[in-house]
Amino acid sequence: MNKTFTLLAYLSLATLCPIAHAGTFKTITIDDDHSDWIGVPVVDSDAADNPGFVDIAETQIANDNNFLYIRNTFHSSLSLGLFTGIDVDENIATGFDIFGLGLIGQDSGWQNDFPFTSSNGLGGGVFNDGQGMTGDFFGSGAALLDAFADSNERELAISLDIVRNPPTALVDVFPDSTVRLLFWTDQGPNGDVSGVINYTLAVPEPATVALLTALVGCLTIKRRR
Ligand SMILES: [Ca+2]
Ligand SMILES: [Ca+2]
Ligand SMILES: [Ca+2]
Ligand SMILES: [Ca+2]
Repeated sequence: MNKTFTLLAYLSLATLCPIAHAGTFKTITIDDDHSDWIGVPVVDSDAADNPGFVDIAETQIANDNNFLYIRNTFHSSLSLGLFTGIDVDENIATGFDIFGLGLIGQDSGWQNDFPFTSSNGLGGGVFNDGQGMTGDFFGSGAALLDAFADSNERELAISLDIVRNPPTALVDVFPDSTVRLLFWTDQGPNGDVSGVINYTLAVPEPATVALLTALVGCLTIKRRR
């Protein structure tokens, strides 16, 4: 029988599965009540490796159609000053290489809720080029953060619609469904970094069902041959 078709069906399954299962589609309320994170997978666990300073622990990420939601926990009650870095083009050669570790090339960043850009039109290596972003929140692409105080946990939202101000080769901060992030702090003798986190934006449940329905349709057609 049609081996090519069977192979294509399996390839479709392999292609669809990461999309269907990646990310967590959930609307989170930024309000310092973290009960809405129950059941959202931890995407990175960082060691207690920056004692006495901001010490990154666990990270959870979710999204809906409008926002990326992040929860960070800390090994102590210190959290202020933490940086969120996004490698917009997933290219280490553009943007700012955190501590020269070669982990990400940060193109857009936030210190607490404060947004900044690292590479607009200037190639690599610039921490803050001053050009900034446009969009929610506050018109500047700021993060919505709670609590804006030292804590052992924080939750924040970043709009998926923000753009980087011109001139820039990278306009949309979220140009596709994959997001590469790093959380970091320069506080402490050696600072602290999380692992590199690759997050695939989740789609709403009805779309997932539609994809599975389409797949079942493919397999049904195959059986009839
Ligand atoms: Ca909440
Ligand atoms: Ca840590
Ligand atoms: Ca980059
Ligand atoms: Ca670390």
